Amino acid sequence: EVPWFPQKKSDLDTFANKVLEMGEELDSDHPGAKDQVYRTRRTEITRFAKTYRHGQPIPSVNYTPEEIATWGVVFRNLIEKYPTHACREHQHVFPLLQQNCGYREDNIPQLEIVSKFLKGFTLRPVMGLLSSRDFLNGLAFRVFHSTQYIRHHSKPFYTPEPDICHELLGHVPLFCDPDFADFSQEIGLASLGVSDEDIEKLSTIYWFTVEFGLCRQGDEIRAYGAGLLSSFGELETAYQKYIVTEYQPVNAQQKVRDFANTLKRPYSVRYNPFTESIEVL
Ligand code: H2B
Ligand code: FE
Repeated sequence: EVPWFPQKKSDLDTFANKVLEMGEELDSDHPGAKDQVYRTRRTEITRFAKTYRHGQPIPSVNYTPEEIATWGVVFRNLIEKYPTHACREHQHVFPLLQQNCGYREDNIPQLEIVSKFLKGFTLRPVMGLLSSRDFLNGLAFRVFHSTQYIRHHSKPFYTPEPDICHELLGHVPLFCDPDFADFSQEIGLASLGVSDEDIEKLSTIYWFTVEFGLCRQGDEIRAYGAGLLSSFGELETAYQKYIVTEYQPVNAQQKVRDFANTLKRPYSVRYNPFTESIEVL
């Protein structure tokens, strides 16, 4: 028996209330765990995601001066690193995000504006960490689940969970690249209805590419993984810590497709972009 999987984009509405640990109760090692003001604010912001339904515009968050200051510290430090550390796809699109989406040190861009700019991919607000299955399933519809709250101000360079800095600075720029967007969707399509074991394998692929991928461009090793591009410290140490994969989006997409063909599935799936639904063949 095949595990249930979403077949229409609106089916993703069923994920809204299924976030893992840090979704509502912050883990004890979270820098904001004991800060009641932070927790209340986080709940205020995640409420938008909780009630969000497919097709609606993503509500704007009126970020506080303190939140904008945290963003500013992260933004300022990272943009200094991008010219020497980010892959060329990231460098190509970043000025466009600055011109069109309000990427500035003194402004946290709104998800709705960014989502419209992306065109090929849509953002959807989420309360926190989703299960790997739900998260990957979303990618099949070219939907990226994105948090809206920001990390705790006491540790601007550290967050144990995804936050708005990670989504906007790490993930969004690469989703502007058509090959990368297709590659991401390919992982998503491969995840529909497969066993937990295969979800684990796909999560590992996701982890070493979308989150922590490095590539060779000319003579340089550059970052395309969001976990690196959104973390000052990770960008610095990545070169020692991570194995460089010979990543080319198109090749990687073919590899995921080949891998997907080895998954035990008594059917194949195809995304129909006109009806925004999955055709089970
Ligand atoms: N959920 C959310 N909200 N954001 C993520 O970046 C994320 C997730 N990543 N769930 C997933 C898990 C990833 O670590 C893989 C697919 O397991
Ligand atoms: Fe991420």
